[in-house]
Amino acid sequence: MAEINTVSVIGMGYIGLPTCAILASRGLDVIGIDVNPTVVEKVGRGEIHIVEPDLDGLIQKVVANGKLKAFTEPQPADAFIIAVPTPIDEDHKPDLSYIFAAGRSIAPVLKQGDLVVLESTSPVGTTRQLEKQLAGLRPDLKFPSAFGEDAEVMVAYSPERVLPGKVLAELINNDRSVGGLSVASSHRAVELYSRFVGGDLFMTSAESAELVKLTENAFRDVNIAFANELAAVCQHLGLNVWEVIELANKHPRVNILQPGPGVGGHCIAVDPYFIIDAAPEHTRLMRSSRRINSDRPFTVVRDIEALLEPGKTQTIACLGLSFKPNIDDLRESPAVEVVKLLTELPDARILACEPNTRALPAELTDLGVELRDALTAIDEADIVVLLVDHRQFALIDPEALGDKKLVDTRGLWTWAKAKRPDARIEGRKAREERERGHPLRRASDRDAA
Ligand code: SAJ
Repeated sequence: MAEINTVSVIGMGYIGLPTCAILASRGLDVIGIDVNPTVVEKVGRGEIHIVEPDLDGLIQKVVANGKLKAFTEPQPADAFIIAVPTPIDEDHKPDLSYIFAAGRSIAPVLKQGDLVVLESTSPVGTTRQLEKQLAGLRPDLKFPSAFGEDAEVMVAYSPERVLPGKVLAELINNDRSVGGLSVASSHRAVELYSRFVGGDLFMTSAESAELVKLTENAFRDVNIAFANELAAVCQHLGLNVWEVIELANKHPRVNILQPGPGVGGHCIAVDPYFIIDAAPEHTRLMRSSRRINSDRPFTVVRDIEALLEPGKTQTIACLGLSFKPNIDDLRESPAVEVVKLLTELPDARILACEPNTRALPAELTDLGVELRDALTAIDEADIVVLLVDHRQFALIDPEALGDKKLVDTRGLWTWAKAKRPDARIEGRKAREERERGHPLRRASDRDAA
């Protein structure tokens, strides 16, 4: 079979656009497709519409050298990568309409020998449903479910697993599962990903690959829920949860995550529902983890409410709005949810500080929330609420808070303040190593000398 030369990526969002950039940088001719004409125009000019380190330079380069072209309508290609959103509706049911819209749009340009890869996070069975849709629209072509290894169009699922903020590096370095609807489909998809993936590629079925992706994010959700449950237990017992976790994590086989005001972003708080929806009877742990994590903003607000003095107007400074530290993404952020809930309290004036944005979103200004820098917000506040452990906040000396009331949802200041310098007694191993001097340190010292 001929080499894959042209790849069409459907959806130029947080995953699709970096994938376009990497494929084009490896010499493939890349066609980026998006239904949003503004995105297409922007990418066509070599610009980007998302925030991701180093992506702007790479896109500029591959557009300038003609390797990446952007369109609103699908064009013929040797391989198609579908990277469109898969949200959930109000009832937490997966909405696959973007995938099937993508399927409808590429069906007319498919030809013998083509590969279609679904990358969007999807419930088990979606790749096969997509194939069924394509086979229905193109009865002139042979697909794997009906024709097995004799199929003319190959279909596979291969999920992304990159961390926002490190997308380009993780696209290249992470291992990847590749699940074809036939062996030939898996091999063809491996051939495509080998062009840029430096990690290992693992072949499996499409269904297993679909569940692998969901499992990764559900695993993290359950583990964050454990940390959040532990936070509630420690609060009840009057103990410091961050100290308990830090010490428990000294066990060689324990690795507890960090509690916080809830789980944000578009993946971890969503993907468990895809498993829950498929097997409601068998997902008690995942369901209660979801509940624990989505209740967290309410718990934080109750803690703040308990500090308010009735009948007196008080200023609450909320530090951090993004869904996790050191990014500017406020979507699905538990910190924003906390701030919104606080505006419902009578006699409370709400200040917010987010070092990674210049302006507050309208949904907050409309509720009367005012933007301040961190020190001004602290200065004006009666109650300080730390919602995101941004690196800027770690630089603030907790002593600067004086006797202001503090709700520290991330333990950034409370644990730093509580840490006793004499709490660690150096073990024999560490002492001997220190006395000997670290071998690597000695070598570099020699080099420096
Ligand atoms: N969080 C905690 N405590 C922790 C860790 C995270 O409360 O100990 C919170 C964060 O504050 C944030 C949320 O969880 O609100 C999610 O943040 P995250 O950094 O755990 O994950 P995301 O959503 O940025 O990216 C995840 C990653 N999945 C896993 O780590 C299993 C990433 O690799 C996936 O590619 C991405 O979801 C995705 O696209 O599915």
